[in-house]
Amino acid sequence: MAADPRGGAAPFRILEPDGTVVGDADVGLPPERLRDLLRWMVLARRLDRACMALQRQGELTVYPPFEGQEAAQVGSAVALGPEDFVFPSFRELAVALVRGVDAVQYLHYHRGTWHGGPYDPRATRVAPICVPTATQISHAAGYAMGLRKDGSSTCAIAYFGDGSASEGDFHEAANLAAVFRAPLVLFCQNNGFAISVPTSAQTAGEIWRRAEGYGFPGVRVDGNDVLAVYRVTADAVARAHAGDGPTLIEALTYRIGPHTTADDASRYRDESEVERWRELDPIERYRTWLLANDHADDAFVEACEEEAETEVARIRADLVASKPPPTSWMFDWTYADPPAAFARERAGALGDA
Ligand SMILES: Cc1ncc(C[n+]2csc(CCOP(=O)(O)OP(=O)(O)O)c2C)c(N)n1
Ligand SMILES: [Mg+2]
Repeated sequence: MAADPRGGAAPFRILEPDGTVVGDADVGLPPERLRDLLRWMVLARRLDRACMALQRQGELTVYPPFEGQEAAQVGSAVALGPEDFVFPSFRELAVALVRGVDAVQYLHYHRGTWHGGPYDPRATRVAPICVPTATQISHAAGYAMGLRKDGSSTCAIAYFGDGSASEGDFHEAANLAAVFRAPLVLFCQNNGFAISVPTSAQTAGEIWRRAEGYGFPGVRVDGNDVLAVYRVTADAVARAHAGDGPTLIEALTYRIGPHTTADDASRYRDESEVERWRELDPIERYRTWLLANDHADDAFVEACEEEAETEVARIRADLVASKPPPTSWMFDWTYADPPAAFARERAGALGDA
């Protein structure tokens, strides 16, 4: 098995980049759910590219693309139970889609028309988008500790990046969750960069190995292998549901695009590196395997693309036509008894001062 192109331990892998099988490809999913993995990844990529274009057209203010990370996001999200709670960072649109979050509502955040996207976190089991790096890991640990106290058999999953794994919040959350045996999955998408800082410049060790020091299992997985990601996340979720505590997953992947639409990645990395990772494309790898093993045929692949195109066109049209939520909401949901200064501010903002 090939080592991580960035060095270190070889990740757990089921499919090689060319789609050949090197692990047990029976991950326990029936054929229609295997096909769903491709359907989600194709939709996610189309939507991600459309969002980049929407930002360039002035319809979104800023957008953090996730191209290249579709398998890490879809494979892990599909492994969750319906009641499990997701604590995302700001790059998990594909996870949100799989969880049934309305994309137009989600994108209100990037449109600058609302704080966290006005989707309902309780109904969707997806917490609001979280920009302060790694704070969502603490939220997830606290929530998971609460689940344990409630005797719940569900779990929480925190999504974060390689850079966020260097924040104190990661370490505090990992330690607390371990001591309290909280049902938590720590899902690190190591996409090679924290903005312009390569992983090698912000951590001297391997992220997955840190779990041992906290007293729970850590696993490194090929984040561009959707079957492998599904397998390790399903195992981690099963451990959490069974009361066996946290698991740390480091999914090795790569951010093909810029950090956000406000970033020029050519200033800190070579196009040849990006090209090398394009060769490891998660969607192509999985499609090749699905077709070669008769889990899908060309007609299905074509239908996937057509469905995605239609759905993305709908999302784009609905987003562009959508109105921002009323400004009064910002004030209406802040205080039960608004102080006088706040009431003045409200009146000023609403133009009836
Ligand atoms: C507390 C805090 N410090 C700094 C930033 C600025 N910032 C935004 S994203 C980012 C890097 C995050 O890198 P990583 O965790 O690897 O996630 P990725 O962006 O690669 O998905 C930084 C430093 C921030 N949002 N919050
Ligand atoms: Mg990163």
